[in-house]
Amino acid sequence: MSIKIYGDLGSGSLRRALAAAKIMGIEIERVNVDLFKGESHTPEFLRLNPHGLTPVLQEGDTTIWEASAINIYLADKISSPLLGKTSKERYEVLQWMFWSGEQWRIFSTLLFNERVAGRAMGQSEDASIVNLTLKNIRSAAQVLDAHLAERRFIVGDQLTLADIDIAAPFSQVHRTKAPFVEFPNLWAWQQRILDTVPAWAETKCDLDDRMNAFLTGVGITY
Ligand SMILES: N[C@@H](CCC(=O)N[C@@H](CS)C(=O)NCC(=O)O)C(=O)O
Repeated sequence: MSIKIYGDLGSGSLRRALAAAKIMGIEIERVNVDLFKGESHTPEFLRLNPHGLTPVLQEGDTTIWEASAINIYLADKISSPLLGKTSKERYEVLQWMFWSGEQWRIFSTLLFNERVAGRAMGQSEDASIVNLTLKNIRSAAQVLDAHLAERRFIVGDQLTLADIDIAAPFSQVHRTKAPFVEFPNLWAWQQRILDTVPAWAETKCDLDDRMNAFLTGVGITY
């Protein structure tokens, strides 16, 4: 039975799912949803995810939205070490994934909305939102930086879904200008993943190509 994942290559959330599937060697069929044309809000798509958000996975009568849930579903299928090699690691991976969704990526998403999506729609940045995001990004990044001082990965001694979730905001960093570079261990960790995980590098190229083509089309270059 084929596994479909719906999404737009410009999406950092889709990138998490595509990269994880590639790392695990799980074949998927990507169904394009053009987010720049609002295709995640059609009645047909809203039947898949009433929130109008991508990615969405579909396999038979199973439909899952939220990239982290999709990745756990895929990893469970093949008992992948991406979910940790022991039960203890698995809970640590989940801990960091939940933290990433609630306390980490959210601020980069808001920054993206202000500095990239809003700009593409001709709106100017809201300084109070930008300041709120920068304050929260810096305080979380400081903790990550300390965590990564003597570790190569977020959990254990190899890549897990926690690395993928936490590295996701780096997908748009050249556009959001999130201040990650101020945190040397954090910056070195994401560069190491980019340099050593081909699926992470390939999906970055696809994402940058898609974003740059769209933004150039609306007269924005970075
Ligand atoms: N927490 C969700 C975030 C999903 C999300 O924000 N997706 C964006 C693309 S990165 C989207 O589909 N946006 C469409 C829209 O807002 O219209 C996940 O991790 O999957």
